[in-house]
Amino acid sequence: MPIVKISWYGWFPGKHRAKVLYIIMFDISLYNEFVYLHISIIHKKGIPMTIQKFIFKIVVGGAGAVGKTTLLHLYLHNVFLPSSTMTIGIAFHSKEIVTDDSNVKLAIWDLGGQERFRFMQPSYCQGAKAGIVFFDMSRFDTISQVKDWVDMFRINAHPGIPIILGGTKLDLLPPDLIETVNDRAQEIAEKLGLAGYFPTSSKTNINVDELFATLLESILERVKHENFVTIASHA
Ligand SMILES: Nc1nc2c(ncn2[C@@H]2O[C@H](COP(=O)(O)OP(=O)(O)O)[C@@H](O)[C@H]2O)c(=O)[nH]1
Ligand SMILES: [Mg+2]
Repeated sequence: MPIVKISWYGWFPGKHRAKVLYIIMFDISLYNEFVYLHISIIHKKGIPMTIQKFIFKIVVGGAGAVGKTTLLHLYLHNVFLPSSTMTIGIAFHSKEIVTDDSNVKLAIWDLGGQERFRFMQPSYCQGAKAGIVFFDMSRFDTISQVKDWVDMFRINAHPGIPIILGGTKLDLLPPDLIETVNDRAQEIAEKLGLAGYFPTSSKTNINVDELFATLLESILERVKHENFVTIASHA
């Protein structure tokens, strides 16, 4: 297993002046994919505390103009972009999420740029820990591209990565169509074995945080099963 482990003992930055044992493990065969940082903090008073730090790569796809850039912008910066420019090639974003015992950095790759960059997409999927595929609820035909994205993620990242289906622009959908669209999308998500379906609106901020929270839960669940620590101890 090509896992490299680096450890050193030093001062933790900041006012606490605690001595810290830093252990960084990473899989060099998947260099662009995940870095697992396990940091044991030994406090001045000798009370051990563990913070786990993860970096997860997430790939995002879906037909053009479904609202990927707008939704990611809302999630990352809490602002609805009334007009976004077309994504050229592939766009990268990152977001840090801090919980009581872990510190997660999402490295988000928006692959859904122009058609002429399609040839680049498979190589950017490598090492992704999860995927999100969007379709536009107000242009239901965009759901026909979902399967191709799911297949590409599974072939080029990992067959078992959790993938979430996101419907966008819920605010544009006439109320009497919402139930039908949701039922059909849910059916497709189940048929494709996806980790969940969320109807969202970036304009009215519906379900965006919920979609990412479920995605993160699915990844952390898998991380527990894969048991990176055990793998790393064999290095
Ligand atoms: N009404 C409405 N418009 C949206 C929403 N999300 C995106 N849009 C608009 O849809 C267009 C395409 O969005 P964009 O994020 O560039 O799509 P992308 O090609 O998938 O990245 C833009 O004009 C956005 O303002 C939404 O939730 N509601
Ligand atoms: Mg875009």
